[in-house]
Amino acid sequence: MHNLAEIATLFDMRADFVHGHPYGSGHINDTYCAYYDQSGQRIRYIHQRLSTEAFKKPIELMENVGRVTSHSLNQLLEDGNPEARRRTLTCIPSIKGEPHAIDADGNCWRTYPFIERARTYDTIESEAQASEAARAFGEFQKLAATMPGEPLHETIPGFHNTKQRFEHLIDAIEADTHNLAAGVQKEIDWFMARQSEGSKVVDMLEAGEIPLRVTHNDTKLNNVMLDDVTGEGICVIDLDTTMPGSAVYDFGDMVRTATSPVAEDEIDVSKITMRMHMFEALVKGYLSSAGSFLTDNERSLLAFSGKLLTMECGTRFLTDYLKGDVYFKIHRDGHNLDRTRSQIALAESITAQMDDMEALVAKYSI
Ligand code: ADP
Ligand code: GN1
Ligand code: MG
Repeated sequence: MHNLAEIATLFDMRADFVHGHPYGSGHINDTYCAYYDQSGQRIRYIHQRLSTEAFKKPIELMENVGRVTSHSLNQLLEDGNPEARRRTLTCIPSIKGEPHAIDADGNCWRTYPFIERARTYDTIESEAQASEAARAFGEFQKLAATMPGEPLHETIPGFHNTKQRFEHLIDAIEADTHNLAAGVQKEIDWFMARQSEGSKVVDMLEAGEIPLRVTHNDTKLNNVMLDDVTGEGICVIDLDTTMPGSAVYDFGDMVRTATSPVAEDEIDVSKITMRMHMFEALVKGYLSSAGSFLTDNERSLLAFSGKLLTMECGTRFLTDYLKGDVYFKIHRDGHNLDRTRSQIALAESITAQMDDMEALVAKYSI
């Protein structure tokens, strides 16, 4: 727990810090919810310390976030949206007028107004939620496409380079710094048998067969806030990886996180299955916003994207397990291994249903 009262002094809060506590279930940053008193009114803010392990150039990252959030707000205001400030993250400036602040230990912090009357979900509860989440991410891509200026910084180089992700796994197996590889030979064999599939989207991007767009790149279900009353996907959050990417990656991570009935770290893998009705809701929701710009090649990859992103995430969890859990936050021993196994189970369920998934995408693409 960081000293939030001190962090508060780094930002132009215009309110008095009362108290704060750790918040949310993100795997990367340290997120806190903090209560402030503003002329007798209690209001909440999110303070986040950026992960130094994940983000090597936090100031560039915050430049991206500043640009994306300003562009979103301008668009919403231009469209006359009465809830503009609830529908996009906005950065509270530091006392130096920047979107970030550096604390005495050199940590990079940011502050967002708390999006009230909405929440994120780790597991999905209804088709309507799946559809709304997917629609909101599609809207986000549409909005990002109109952002003026230079391309965004690549905040994590090769983030969705699945080919490279497999290579990093092989490096971790060979280094075996924690003598863990022998205990996970079955999982290693599973990934190694599928290495060639990891290149498909990377190769198509390189060949210009699908376009590079501005994408979110971390479209897991708990990175979109759904309105408490209407269920509408109102605000896409966690913009750390918004940068050049493929729409295919964004859709794939929705499939990974929104079609299984259980959480990503479920131990009982018999509960893990790709639910076709949730996939259908994702396809419908996503095409309702992204359908206007997706190319035929991108559409043809939507079903496969779920398998690809699930495998990719699996390689990342296994790599982190082998390296001693340095990247993803863990809450128990073997947590990253549990996550790896759940991704294997989900990828298998997707593979078994691939033909039906392809047919379903084709049905909505006519
Ligand atoms: P991480 O990169 O660690 O996943 P996130 O930015 O996704 O960090 O934040 C973690 C969680 O905190 C989110 O899943 C969400 O529940 C909550 N959260 C983040 N920003 C806000 C906000 N502005 N308003 C309300 N909740 C938020
Ligand atoms: C991380 O930041 P968060 O918790 O929303 C990760 C994603 C993974 C996901 C797996 C920047 O997402 O890429 O898919 O965990 N984000 C980063 O749950 O690495
Ligand atoms: Mg997150």
